[in-house]
Amino acid sequence: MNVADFGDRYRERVWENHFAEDFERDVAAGLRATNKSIPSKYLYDALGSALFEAIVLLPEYDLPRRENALLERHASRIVDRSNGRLRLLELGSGSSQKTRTLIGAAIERHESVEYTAIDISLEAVRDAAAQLLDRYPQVEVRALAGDYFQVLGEVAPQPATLALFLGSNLGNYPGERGVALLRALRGALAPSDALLLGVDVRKDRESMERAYNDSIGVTAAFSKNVLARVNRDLGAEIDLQNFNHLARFDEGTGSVESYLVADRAAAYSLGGGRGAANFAAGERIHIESSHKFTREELRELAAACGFVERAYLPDGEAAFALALWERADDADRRAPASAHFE
Ligand code: AVI
Repeated sequence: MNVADFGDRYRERVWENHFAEDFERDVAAGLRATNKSIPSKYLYDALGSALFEAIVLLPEYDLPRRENALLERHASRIVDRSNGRLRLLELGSGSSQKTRTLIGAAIERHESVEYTAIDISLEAVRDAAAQLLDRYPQVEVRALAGDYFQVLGEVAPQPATLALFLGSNLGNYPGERGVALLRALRGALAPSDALLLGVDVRKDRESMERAYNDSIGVTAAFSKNVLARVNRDLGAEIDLQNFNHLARFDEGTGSVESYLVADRAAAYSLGGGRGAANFAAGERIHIESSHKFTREELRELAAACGFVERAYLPDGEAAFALALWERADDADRRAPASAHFE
């Protein structure tokens, strides 16, 4: 089964990217800096993506199961928007697995459904699209492959759009980066359009840290793979045995911060004439922030990005939540209170 089998029901557009050059530049700068870091987007090469697929099966990483349960419970209310055609516009669609519940509910409620999937990986959107097109004959799929900011800058608003940013992905865009991304997303929405977020909620430290420190070491392998990728793609000579995965909730940032920590002092060639990275014993490389939101914080974020909260839907343990926002300019005029779906 291939997207080419579905004729006009499938369209795609691919943006040129400079991933290889960016990776080389970001790694060389990040590993030679005083506070070392590698941007988290580089965790997802083929092996990293496969390891992430394994993470979502871990009992400790319960975010996807909590989100799915909420989607199943609230999908029909969430897609209950204007009549006629509905466009679902998903940022970071990946395998589109979690979106199926919403697509299924949208088909029942709307005359026709368009699913626009935005992802950095063309391969991932094509695979997901082929499966969706096969399963839902009523749906048309538009695949947009490229950097989120690049793509969103060129998505024309289309009335009756419900944007989706699920899977706690917003948590990997802390602070100003998240604000910039949500503003770019708003730019792709028309009046009355909505945005559904799936966010992990701030809770006790132990539960938050457990999700990133699983007992069989899949998350550690996912983290360490970023250094293995540096070796593979850049010809660097970093000894992976010298690094340990560390994930801790930081009260100051409100995020679980993930690091790779050097056991002993060492200097490693970065390959290709890029010089060396020097490590002191105990020195850390920051590789990911996974922000945990409070409802108040989300409301402030909505206001800062031109949205207003329409519904806040936590699960039974208030461990994960869906937040439904609407473009503020229109929503302000009608201004009913935020709903609590039953
Ligand atoms: C993809 N993202 C929302 C995950 C998270 O929870 O930050 C990535 C992840 N990293 C380690 N485990 C899961």
